[in-house]
Parts: sequence; structure tokens; C-alpha cells
Amino acid sequence: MYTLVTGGAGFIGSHLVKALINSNRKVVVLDDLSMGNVENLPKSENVTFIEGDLGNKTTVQELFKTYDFEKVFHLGAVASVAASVENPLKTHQTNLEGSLYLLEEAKKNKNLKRFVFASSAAVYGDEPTLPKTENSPIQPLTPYAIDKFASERYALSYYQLYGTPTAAVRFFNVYGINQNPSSPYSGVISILTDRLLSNKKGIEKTFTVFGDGEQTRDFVYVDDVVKALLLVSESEDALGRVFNVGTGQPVKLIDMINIYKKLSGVNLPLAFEKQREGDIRESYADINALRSIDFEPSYTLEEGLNVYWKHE
Ligand code: NAD
Ligand code: UD2
Repeated sequence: MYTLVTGGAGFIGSHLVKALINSNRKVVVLDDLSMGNVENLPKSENVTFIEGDLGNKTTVQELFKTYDFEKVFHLGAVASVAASVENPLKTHQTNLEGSLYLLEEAKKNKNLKRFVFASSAAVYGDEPTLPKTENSPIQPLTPYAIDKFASERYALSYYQLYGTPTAAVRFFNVYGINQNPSSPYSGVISILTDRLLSNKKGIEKTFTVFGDGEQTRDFVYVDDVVKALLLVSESEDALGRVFNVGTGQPVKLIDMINIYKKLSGVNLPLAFEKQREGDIRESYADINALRSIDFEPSYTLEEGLNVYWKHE
């Protein structure tokens, strides 16, 4: 029996693949390498890499004909909000149509034990209720968030309508090793790491803070995200439900920057620019639902940043 990880060559997916391999699973990765990199994958005979587009129905159908999947983790997506705003149609083909192709195949597979869909805190938009519980108002503001919410609902409705064993997770701000810092819309911690590394090497760079730095986020270390994904894929209580994945702790952007500068011991000048359009002021997760299936984050922000920095 195999486990499918779509988007497995990407940031979060590749950490999940490593964890699955370490627990002796046979893993199939479907990734079109639009963002991912095969170098992220562990070298193991238990990993089969398939370069392909999950937004192509035939590719997905062939995949399910070839392999009998016990678990599916659907992480493959156009993960950039900015890209979704630039090209809603292309994003939709991957982020919604692709999800439906996978769900349709999952529905037919009687051996399937779990299908976990990776959604996003973006579904909450800038609605001000805090902390975000899974029942907080939904206000998806971008094509990315709209497709995430629709896919999530489809996944959960497949459980209600057809008994397909689905669950969904809403990731907050994930950070860690292998996160790509190359776009201005990459995760802030990956950009900060990149700037700290440059300054450490004597290449002087500044880090731009958008706004006053007082905005809060729930930064969750990637290993904790993998832990949450595995729990959601195993717990009977997770069936048909959606779970926030964060730490439950809000951190001010400026505090995170100062903690990181201090632990790296690198001097990094800051420049302040006006707040990004549409930037959310405050965001953090209520993780009681995840706690109810025995999740507790293992990393404080300091610990996560420390592991990340030491690796770089
Ligand atoms: P990522 O870009 O590193 O990973 C996504 C992977 O999907 C990439 O390897 C990419 O090549 C692949 N992909 C894209 N389009 C594809 C297609 N048509 N067919 C096959 N593969 C395709 O991003 P990530 O940060 O690892 O995100 C993983 C998932 O988690 C995504 O669904 C993303 O939307 C979601 N998410 C991430 C965060 C975060 O903080 N990183 C927050 C919320 C939600
Ligand atoms: C996250 C997601 C985004 C979307 C959004 C929905 C990531 C990378 N982004 O955006 O996809 O789901 O949540 O709410 O997961 N910042 C700087 N300097 C920089 C980069 C960022 O000051 O160079 C600020 C940015 O303006 C924001 C904060 O840092 O206030 C976090 O930025 P981010 O892009 O990492 O994540 P976020 O929460 O804006």
C-alpha cells in the first residue's frame, strides 16, 4: 500500500515525505516542479517521484490506476496568493479542478483510509475575530483563498455524501528548512533568513519591514505541521473535520525579527516601508480542535528559528 503526497517536492511536502519514509511507508510524489525541487526529496527506494500536473484529469486517473493508495496528502497547489491574483484561471485549474480530480479517484478507492487536504488560514481573510477558530467567519479575499475554501468544502462533503474518509487542515504561517525565499511574497522568515545569511557572509543587505512591525502572526515550525498532518491522517476523530494548524500563540513581526537577529548574532539593518495592501493586522489560531486529537506543538518560536538557522 502506498501513500500519495501531491506537491511532495515542495517545502512542506518534502518534510512530510521524509517523515513518512522514516516510518517505513512507500511514498508516491506527484509534483510538476513548478515550485518544488526533486533535490528536496529523500534518496530512498521507497520514494517514487512522478513529474506531472495534478490539474490534468488523465494524469490523476492513471496514477490511481497504477497505485493502490492507503493515504493521500493533497498539498500540491499554486501556493502563492500573488500568482493567484495574476492568473486566477490557471490557479483554479490546479487548486480547485485538481482537488476534484483527486477526490473523484479517492471516492472510488475502497482501500483508502484517509485523504488530507491542505487548506490555508487565508480562508479567514481580514475578518477581525481572534483567535481564529474553525467556526470563525470565512472571508476568502483572493482566488487562492476562494479555491482553498471550495476544495476544503468539497473534501469534507465527500465524507458526508460518499463516505470518502477525508479531513482538512488550515495552515497558519509555516516556516523552516527548504522554504524558498525567492519571491517578495515568500514567507517572511525565509526572506529574513536569506538576508541574515547575506550579512553573515559580509554582503550587506537590509530587511524591509512592511508597516510598523506590530502586526501579529502565528508562526508554526514545519516539523509541527508534519506532526499535525500525521495525526489528522491517523485519528478516527479527524474524519470529516477541518483543523487549524498553528501554535496558538500570536507573535509580533518585530519581536520575531529581534529574536532571530539575536539568536543568529548577525547585525541586520531594518528599513520600514508602508504596510502592504490587504495586509492582515492580527492573525493567530485557536488550536483546541487539533489538541483534541493529541497535538501539542514541539517547537517554540526560538527553538524553531534556532534549528532553521543552524541548518543554514
Ligand atoms: P510549495 O510551493 O513549496 O509546495 C507546493 C508544491 O506543489 C510545489 O512543489 C509545486 O511544484 C507543486 N505544484 C504546484 N502546482 C502543481 C500542479 N499543477 N501539479 C503538481 N504539482 C504542483 O508550498 P508549501 O509552502 O510547501 O505549501 C504546501 C501546501 O500548503 C499548499 O497547498 C499551500 O497552499 C498550503 N499552505 C502553505 C502555507 C505556508 O505557510 N507555507 C500556508 C497555508 C497553506
Ligand atoms: C500569509 C500567506 C499568504 C496568505 C495570507 C493570508 C505565506 C508565505 N503567506 O501571508 O499566502 O495565505 O497569509 O492571510 O504563508 N513582511 C515584511 N517584510 C517582508 C515580507 C513580509 O515585513 O519582506 C510582513 C508582511 O507584510 C506581513 C508579515 O510580514 O505583515 C508576514 O508576511 P508573510 O508574507 O510571511 O505572510 P502573510 O501572513 O502576510
